[in-house]
Amino acid sequence: MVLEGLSNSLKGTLQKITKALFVDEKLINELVKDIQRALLQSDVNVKLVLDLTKKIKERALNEEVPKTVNKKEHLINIVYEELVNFLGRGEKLDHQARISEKRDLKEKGKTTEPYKIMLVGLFGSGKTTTTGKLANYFKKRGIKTAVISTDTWRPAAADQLEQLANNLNVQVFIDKKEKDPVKLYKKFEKELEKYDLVIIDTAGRDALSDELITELNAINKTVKPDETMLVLSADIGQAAEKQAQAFHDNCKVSGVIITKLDGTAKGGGALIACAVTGAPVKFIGVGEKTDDFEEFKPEGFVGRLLGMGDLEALLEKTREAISEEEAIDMSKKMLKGDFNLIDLYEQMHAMKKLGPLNKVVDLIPGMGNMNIPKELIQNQEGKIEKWKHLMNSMTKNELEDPDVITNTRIERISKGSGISTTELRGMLKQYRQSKKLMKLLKPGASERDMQKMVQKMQGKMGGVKF
Ligand SMILES: Nc1nc2c(ncn2[C@@H]2O[C@H](COP(=O)(O)OP(=O)(O)OP(=O)(O)O)[C@@H](O)[C@H]2O)c(=O)[nH]1
Ligand SMILES: [Mg+2]
Repeated sequence: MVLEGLSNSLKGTLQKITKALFVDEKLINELVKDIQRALLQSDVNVKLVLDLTKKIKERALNEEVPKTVNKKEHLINIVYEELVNFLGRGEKLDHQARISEKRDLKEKGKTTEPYKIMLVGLFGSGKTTTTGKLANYFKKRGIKTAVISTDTWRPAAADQLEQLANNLNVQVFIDKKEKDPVKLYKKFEKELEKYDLVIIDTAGRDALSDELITELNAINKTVKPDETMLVLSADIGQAAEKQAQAFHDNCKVSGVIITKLDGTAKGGGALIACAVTGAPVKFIGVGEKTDDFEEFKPEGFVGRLLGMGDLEALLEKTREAISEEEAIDMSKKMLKGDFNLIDLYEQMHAMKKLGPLNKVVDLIPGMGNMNIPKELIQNQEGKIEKWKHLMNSMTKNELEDPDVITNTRIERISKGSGISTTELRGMLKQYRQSKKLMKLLKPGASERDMQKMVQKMQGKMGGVKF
């Protein structure tokens, strides 16, 4: 996990909220202090931290809690929204749409040019690696991509890009003899028109010197990039803001790519510092491999940082819906595998109390993406009523030990309840499957265990007839 330290502290803070008895000023103050500590430890600028926490506090104390959520959920939501705002300033750009637009213009004969993304930055920030990552990212999305190295400064630069591109099966343009980046680009300009996207790697320097600015301005005039991305290494921490601003002022940077977020606790500083300049973060590099690369979307990033979609919110809701004793009792039975039909009914009933099943599904890691059909979830809810009737027609023994239910008993229960035998058989099947699944759930199951269980459920769901 990127920014693991920050993520763990923030998750810990949110857990404190879910465990607290009331949401009061004391809790809010504690929360604000915790968030401040977590962000400062990740090297986020003090002033920015204070601004953020002031906003959180003001909203938490003054805002009316919407009817659909409880106070705790509201508070967690404020933290989430404010962190997203914090990281997400600046315009959003749909790269793929822009690339397609340009391709359409080309097809209509209105331009001959491909869409061009130029990468700039200091020595070793990750420009060449990122050129490969970006090419891979867009190629996977079906865009005809080429890369070109205009780094005539470092002798091995062309070889490095060539090797990367060859591994990715991406067309690469290099000229190891040419010493002038502008001439080099012009030499290939015509050939580049065959592509929908061209990514231009440039040379770095160890500081934003006049020499570098002059060189970049010259390349810039020739290339006329649609986007100029500044590549910054996360380990520069808060200094990212100054550098982003300086590059932005001198070379009209349209976006920032932060690399090496996998390797530093200072990443929080770099990320946030950049997000507040006029050059927003567009992509992040999270490892050395070509696939260690993501489009930066504040909502998703903050969600993962806080562990949303995680079990916390669900557990919190569960705690409200069924008492702790009931939960312990039920989980003990589940573990021994001797939970019966009444328990299954109670379990479904408790799930019903949690709210619409589709909302509950969203809270379980991995389940939100499962695309469970709506009808299926609605059916599940309708079933509870029918099950109640079926159970009313059963004997105590049958309820406690459903394995004794033979075919003749099935006929009897169905007649007595007015519910079809198919429905009853379905219920018994779900009971047996739940019993098996519950055995997999051990106390203190880790998130990975849960994921595994969800995967198993996913496999089984296909076979379950709801
Ligand atoms: N861990 C990690 N390493 C990275 C990441 N991005 C780049 N690197 C490494 O950083 C080092 C420098 O990367 P380059 O792509 O050569 O940097 P550059 O900006 O092209 O450097 P110059 O051409 O010398 O200016 C390499 O060893 C890369 O493997 C990342 O996201 N995570
Ligand atoms: Mg390079």
